[in-house]
Amino acid sequence: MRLTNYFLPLLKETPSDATIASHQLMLRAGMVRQNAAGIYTWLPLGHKVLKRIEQIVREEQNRAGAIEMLMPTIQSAELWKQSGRYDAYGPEMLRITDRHDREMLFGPTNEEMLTDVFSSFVRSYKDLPKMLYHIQWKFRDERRPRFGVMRGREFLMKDTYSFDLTPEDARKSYNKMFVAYLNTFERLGLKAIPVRAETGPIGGDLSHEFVILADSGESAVYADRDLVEMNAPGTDIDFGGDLQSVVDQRTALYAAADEMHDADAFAAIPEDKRMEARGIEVGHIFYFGTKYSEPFNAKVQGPDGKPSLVEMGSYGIGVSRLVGGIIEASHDENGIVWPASVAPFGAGIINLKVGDAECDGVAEELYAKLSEAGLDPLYDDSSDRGGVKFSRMDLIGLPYAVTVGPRGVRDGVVEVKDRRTGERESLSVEAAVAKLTG
Ligand code: P5A
Repeated sequence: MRLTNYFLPLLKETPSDATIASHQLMLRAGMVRQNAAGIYTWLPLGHKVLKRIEQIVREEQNRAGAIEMLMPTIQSAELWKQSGRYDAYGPEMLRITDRHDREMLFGPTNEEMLTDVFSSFVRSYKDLPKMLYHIQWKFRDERRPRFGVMRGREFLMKDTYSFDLTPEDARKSYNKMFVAYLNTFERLGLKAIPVRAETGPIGGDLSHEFVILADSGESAVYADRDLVEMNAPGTDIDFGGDLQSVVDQRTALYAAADEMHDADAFAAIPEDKRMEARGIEVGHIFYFGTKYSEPFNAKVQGPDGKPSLVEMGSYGIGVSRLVGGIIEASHDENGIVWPASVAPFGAGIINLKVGDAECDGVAEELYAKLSEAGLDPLYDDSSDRGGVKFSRMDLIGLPYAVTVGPRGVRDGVVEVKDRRTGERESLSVEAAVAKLTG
């Protein structure tokens, strides 16, 4: 993409209502624009990152055996009356009436809807287990939408629902999702810690939240440091292994968020291993048995010929929240530092002398070669000053910036800067391309 053809509306001033780094940076870098409290337009740069995160989430769901589908955003109130949640959900639910005075709502989650769909098609245990998911916008009329996309009202969620014959099988599905979440967050460059969690309005008695550590996090997290290290990047878990032991290992050490915190159990951890920090909840998984299959009479015929209620769980990832969460975990005083796996462009190209035949030639050559290699570069071909170009590139946080200037061109080199480390190297065009694409 050539910058002069792109739409990158940067803000010069940090908006005063943005109090945390990710919110400020997303606005300044032209990733989002607020339309109403907790409701955002995803501008091209933000949209690209959102889609890249969504794709990683999707690939890891597919790898775990979940099947993608798509349910609507608008639901009928009937479904929620059937489960008893229509009243229980309270003012967080955006209630709508259509022209025929029918009660509708903008879905905050889809347990009811999918249980209903499932129960109208599936009759036999032979069709189980099944895990189905969609990636769809949700609406929750949060009392205090804040921190930009991190606590929005309209937000993108990946939600999976598992259907099993027995509680033991349901536990296997839960474990699969648990492991899929570890792999997903690892690919996103995040250290996510599974903590025991309350189940709130979703229900059930087995639940884990996945939290990433950040000072701006909304919840207090108490954990054993060894657990935090266990979830470090670079650890892909194979589904062929013993998943229960992986889950056991990740849940054996102490980790809890505010509500589930047990001060005595925490105090029993050796002092140097005790970690008290703030965290952002990026995922939440639930096993709730027959809470929804019961009201929807979702039964399958078992091997013994008898009908039994299906055992269910649901598993959420805050896809749009992750955009902010990743920035919270990865930025510096100059801007965002994207992990390569989600960066909106693979590299930036800065031409310091647009209009100079030699600089243009080298920059075009780089642009062609990096594009061909699939790196999806962003070429700053604008007539702005060098300083403006450098700080803009730092702000939007692409993993590498390659600078083409008259002096370097004379010497046959370009300068490659690593955004994360700040290291610079002078390389020939060929060596620069090899470094970035190798
Ligand atoms: C699990 C999937 C559920 O809704 N039903 C379907 C279950 N869980 S949850 O914890 O309530 O939400 C799942 C994830 O969605 C993100 N999230 C939000 N993101 C941005 N703004 C919000 N207001 C918001 N609310 C929830 C979180 O990442 C959460 O873990």
